[in-house]
Amino acid sequence: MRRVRRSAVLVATAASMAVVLAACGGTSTSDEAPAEAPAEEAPAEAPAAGGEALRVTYIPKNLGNPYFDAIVKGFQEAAPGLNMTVEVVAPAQAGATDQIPFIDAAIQQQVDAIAISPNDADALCPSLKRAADAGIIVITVNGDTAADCRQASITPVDFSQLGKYLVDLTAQVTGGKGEWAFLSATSTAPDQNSWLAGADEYIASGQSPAGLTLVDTVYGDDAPDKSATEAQALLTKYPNLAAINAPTTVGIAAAAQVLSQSPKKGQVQVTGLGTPNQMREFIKDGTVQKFALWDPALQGTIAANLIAGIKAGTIAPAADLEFEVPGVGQRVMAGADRVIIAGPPQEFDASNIDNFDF
Ligand code: RAM
Repeated sequence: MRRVRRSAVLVATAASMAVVLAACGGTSTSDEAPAEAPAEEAPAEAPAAGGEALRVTYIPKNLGNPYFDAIVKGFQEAAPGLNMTVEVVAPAQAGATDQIPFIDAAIQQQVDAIAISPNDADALCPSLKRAADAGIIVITVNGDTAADCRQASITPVDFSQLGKYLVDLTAQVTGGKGEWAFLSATSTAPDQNSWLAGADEYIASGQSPAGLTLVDTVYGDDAPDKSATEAQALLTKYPNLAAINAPTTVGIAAAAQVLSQSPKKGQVQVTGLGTPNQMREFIKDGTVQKFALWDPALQGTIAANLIAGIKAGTIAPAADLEFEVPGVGQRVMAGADRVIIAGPPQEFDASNIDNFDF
């Protein structure tokens, strides 16, 4: 294993956008096959497999969101080569404490590892610490808890830059002028909340586009119906609204659906983070100009390899540890908080939407 200095972070700007092609779908997996042992001088690698399969429980924020199916797909693809089974369980809704029974059940089952996309940064910590005390590897995926509640965290992009990026994206689709609002997920979502905080900081710094005014932040709870209701309410409440920015794949699809049926289509812009498959029709019918995301599957692939490496002792989570993910490349557990950026970010518009399938 080697340590490296904190690497350059991925910044979600158009300049850094690279083409990501991904397929997705699926729910859970269970397979076995061998993988190779780590090399002495090379960065840490996934472990040799063999013997009893590693049992991993992955807990997405909630059921019924294709975004998390894509993360599961990444787990599924990696699991056979790591002698790993992955069970996927999640609550129906993304409430702050709704994942606790699933963590407790995984502790009861004495699984080898829990990977979780948390619905709250703190509420899950007592349960996750109980899991760690029971010898279970705990990692967060696509959103984080306090750093002492897990061994490492996998994040799609540099969260400290994403809030600023979302404001700039709003400026791009509005010409930098007008009132706009965030339509977020749940009010406790660690991922969305870190982006909203970043946006607030950017606006407060006076560096953000001067013609834009953030007038509201509402929460659709990553539920399609509530998200649609909130989007409609924004259109009614703010007659001069120029844009809704939904940094959630559920929220942006719901807002686009509402706008596509509204007389305000063309006057109001919808942007944010969405999956190409859910947003294609709204790009094609002109409701949406541009939105962004990343390949969610990559986080599942990295998570599976990280868990296998930790279990085998070839990866010992530590600040700035560099490790190899077979088929993906090197990643760094950046800083004392041990956050691994999966990357890369990607923007979608009419010119490239048909190149993507997830
Ligand atoms: C939704 C979820 C997820 C978030 C994406 C962008 O699917 O809220 O946590 O990362 O949107």
